[in-house]
Amino acid sequence: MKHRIIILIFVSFVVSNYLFGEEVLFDDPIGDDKGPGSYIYPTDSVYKKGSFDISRLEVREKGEDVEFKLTVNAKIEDPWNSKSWPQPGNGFSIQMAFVFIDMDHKEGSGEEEGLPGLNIKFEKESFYEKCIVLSPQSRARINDEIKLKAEKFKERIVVPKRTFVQGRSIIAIVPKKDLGGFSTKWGFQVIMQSNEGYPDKKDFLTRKVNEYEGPHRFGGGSDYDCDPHVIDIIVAPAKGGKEEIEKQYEILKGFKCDPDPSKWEIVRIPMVYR
Ligand SMILES: [Ca+2]
Ligand SMILES: [Ca+2]
Ligand SMILES: [Ca+2]
Repeated sequence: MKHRIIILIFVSFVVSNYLFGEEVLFDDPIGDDKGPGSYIYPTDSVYKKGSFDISRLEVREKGEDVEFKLTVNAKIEDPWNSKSWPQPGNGFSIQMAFVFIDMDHKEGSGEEEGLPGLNIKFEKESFYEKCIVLSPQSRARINDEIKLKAEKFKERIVVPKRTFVQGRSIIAIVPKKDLGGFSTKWGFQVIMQSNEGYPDKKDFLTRKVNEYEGPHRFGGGSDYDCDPHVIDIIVAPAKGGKEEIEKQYEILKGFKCDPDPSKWEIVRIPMVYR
């Protein structure tokens, strides 16, 4: 009898862990999809208001997988019919996001530099171990781009086994083994970008921010690659409070441009720890 109860407790523990694994949840205020406060959406009508405005990031353990659910302030559409692409995509078109994870929270441990095209670095205490790519592009296309432009980051980049859309959310499923496990103690940052099917030769499928917006270019930044090509991020305490808007602008304003690239200063972005 006693054994049976112990087994029963053990089984229900395993089952409930499977169904309701650990999770972290970060909220972000609405209306801060302006990078450092000055960025403007491209002018083409596909870039609808709120499409790059992060409202929440949820990361949860689901059996052998980890689910990343990123929600924005607009219904996610597929204006470029991604399923018809030469390498069929994931049912959305204009969004792209990166979830950077600091797994050890040890000063100087991990990768400092963001992926090519983002023009960001991470704070010393928050160098990242892994970066999940949330993209409408197929795994094959993303892997081609890694080979071409991000070879040095290839051990860091994780391409989800499945990425799909649900209303205002992009959901990506990543095998836990690709992350080496899961912990709610990890630090997270989500970088909101836009999927560029015809990226610049050094850019990892990212869309540029220029001085002036264009049909498919963000505006309000610089024509040099010294400004962060980042539309929205999360900032501590990530509860979605208004003060997080100013904090984000302050962080993303921390760059310096100059005709001489050796004088550029690239922004440093912190992670959010639960
Ligand atoms: Ca936001
Ligand atoms: Ca680290
Ligand atoms: Ca934000």
